[in-house]
Amino acid sequence: MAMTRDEMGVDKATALGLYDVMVRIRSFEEKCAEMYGKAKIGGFLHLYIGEEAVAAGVIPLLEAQDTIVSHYREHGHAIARGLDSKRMMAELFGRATGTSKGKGGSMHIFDASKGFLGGYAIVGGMMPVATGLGLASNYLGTKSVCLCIFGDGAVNQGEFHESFNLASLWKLPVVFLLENNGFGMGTRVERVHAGKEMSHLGDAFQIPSEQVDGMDVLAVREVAARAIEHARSGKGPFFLEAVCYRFRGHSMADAMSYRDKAEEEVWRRRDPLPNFRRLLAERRAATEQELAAVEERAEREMADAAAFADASPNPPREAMYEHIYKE
Ligand SMILES: Cc1ncc(C[n+]2csc(CCOP(=O)(O)OP(=O)(O)O)c2C)c(N)n1
Repeated sequence: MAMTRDEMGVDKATALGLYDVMVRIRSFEEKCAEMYGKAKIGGFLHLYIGEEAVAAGVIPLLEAQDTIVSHYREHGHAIARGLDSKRMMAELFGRATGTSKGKGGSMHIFDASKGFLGGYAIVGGMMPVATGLGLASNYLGTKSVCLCIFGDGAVNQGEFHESFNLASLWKLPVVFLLENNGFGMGTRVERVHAGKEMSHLGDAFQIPSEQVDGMDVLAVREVAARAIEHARSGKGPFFLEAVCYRFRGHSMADAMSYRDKAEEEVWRRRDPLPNFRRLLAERRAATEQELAAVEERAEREMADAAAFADASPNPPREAMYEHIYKE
């Protein structure tokens, strides 16, 4: 969809910064796909390609003391939060230099120094954690907001409802961000969700809720600013549903027989990267040279990340017995 907004609502430097975040996420993901093809990355790999405008629209608005918990399709969120792409790629390679010393892998990127408290493989599993982080923020008076990112699959889980209930009752500073990409693995949302609009679920818990076009980075940013401000000001949680589409399969091994090419094509025409690039050029917010420089820099950064990961050692054998939780 072409952007119709008269004003971008952000200054040129910010706009170029948003493009930079989206391009870096896509470059990271494309490099991951390439490295998976070369068998450098094993296990599950869920790519965020197509959904970049959501991460770029929300995450740069957070402050340093804020926290993020996410699902397993979290590389884009980590890049947007400023995690080191080299250490992230090393984590995917299972190397000792990785963000979790190579023992977490793609679904468990973690960096406490950035308040990035994990990708979670259990659908909905991050939601009670976010509620707890919200409670800790109020209890300790840190004013930190927790951004809780989950997919549409989590909405039908018990944790969703339990977390919404307590977060609202106790006025916890949590922004619940639903990335509704239309599918849970190979199942269309309509086949598993009895309600109509997922964003209406906030009403049951008196949580203010909004739905936004997750393919439009500026639209996402606008509502995210309000959501974060609401949570930080002590009014309690906010529920934001970003409607988007994942361009690739659920994970790398997915023939995508559950959706047709015509539907994919419709969404690909709404690809947030070329559309935002065009907008920046039309509004003279960036020159062709500046845009190309962003793209080249991202490509170099991710090539360096893969080289760093490849040159890194495997964890030593003794590391098997480290960082194990034991009562
Ligand atoms: C509690 C639980 N049930 C089932 C699964 C298996 N599973 C893995 S991914 C997935 C789909 C989740 O889809 P969604 O939340 O929409 O996220 P998306 O992959 O679309 O980003 C399921 C059911 C799981 N990981 N956890």
